Amino acid sequence: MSITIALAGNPNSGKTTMFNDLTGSNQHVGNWPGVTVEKKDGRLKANKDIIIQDLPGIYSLSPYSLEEVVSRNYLIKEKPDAIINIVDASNLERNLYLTTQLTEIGVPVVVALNMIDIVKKNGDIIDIKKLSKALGCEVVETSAIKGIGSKDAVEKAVALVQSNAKSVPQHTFSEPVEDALNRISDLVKDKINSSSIRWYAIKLFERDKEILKETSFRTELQQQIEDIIVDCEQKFDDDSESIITNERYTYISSIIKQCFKIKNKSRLTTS
Ligand code: GDP
Ligand code: K
Ligand code: MG
Repeated sequence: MSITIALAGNPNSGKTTMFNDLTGSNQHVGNWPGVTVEKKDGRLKANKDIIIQDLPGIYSLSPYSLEEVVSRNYLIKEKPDAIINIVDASNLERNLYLTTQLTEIGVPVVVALNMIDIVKKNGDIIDIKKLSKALGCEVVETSAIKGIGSKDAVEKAVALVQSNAKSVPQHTFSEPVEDALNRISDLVKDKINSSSIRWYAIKLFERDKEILKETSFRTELQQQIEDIIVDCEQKFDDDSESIITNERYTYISSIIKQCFKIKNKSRLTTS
């Protein structure tokens, strides 16, 4: 039986480099249906039963750019068996914005801390164990350009699939937001696959148009959800999408504080 592993990450994080390292010449290149965004998949050099899917580079799972729509539809609707989230470890904070969303969709995630060669050269230190715990998923160091760690990332992803493991996001939003998300989850739990319930609750809270269209709940239920959202927005005096975004940035910076030690602090201010 074949296993499909998707490579997801920010633009220029090293997805294509890792894809080439893993698949060699066993590649198929085309377009995603209906759009001129390149689609590349291939089979693992070492095991042809493992399919690697390269995805367009994205900064978030909000459906604003064509790349985000393509990547998100693939991850949510076609659902790979696992995701390797390629992270540019030399830009950790910015890259984790996507990571925290990927762990919410109910597919096992392995974070590949790519460009670890640059981090080490700078003398910075990332505490892998703490990061793994804070994110609720496996974390491996990789240097795709040097062919280091990529296979390890795949092995970890395959092990997660075979043990039927799920990534369980460890971050929580503030209490009023969690309360709203729990109430939304309760309202829709009979209608949505339990492994994706958190993703749907957050997206419904954000009034994500695609998700509203896809779920197309009856008017009464939509109104109940809307009441929960408005109640929370009044507490924050902000719109629901901004509330989620701001809280994501807050807990990402707390993760960075726990897990990342920069060697030369002056580099942050001079560059
Ligand atoms: P993509 O946009 O995510 O597909 O990223 P690419 O695979 O095109 O890589 C972006 C750039 O980063 C290229 O110049 C790569 O050679 C370089 N790169 C990829 N992986 C590494 C790595 O592990 N270390 C270093 N130093 N450079 C890398
Ligand atoms: K690129
Ligand atoms: Mg690429």
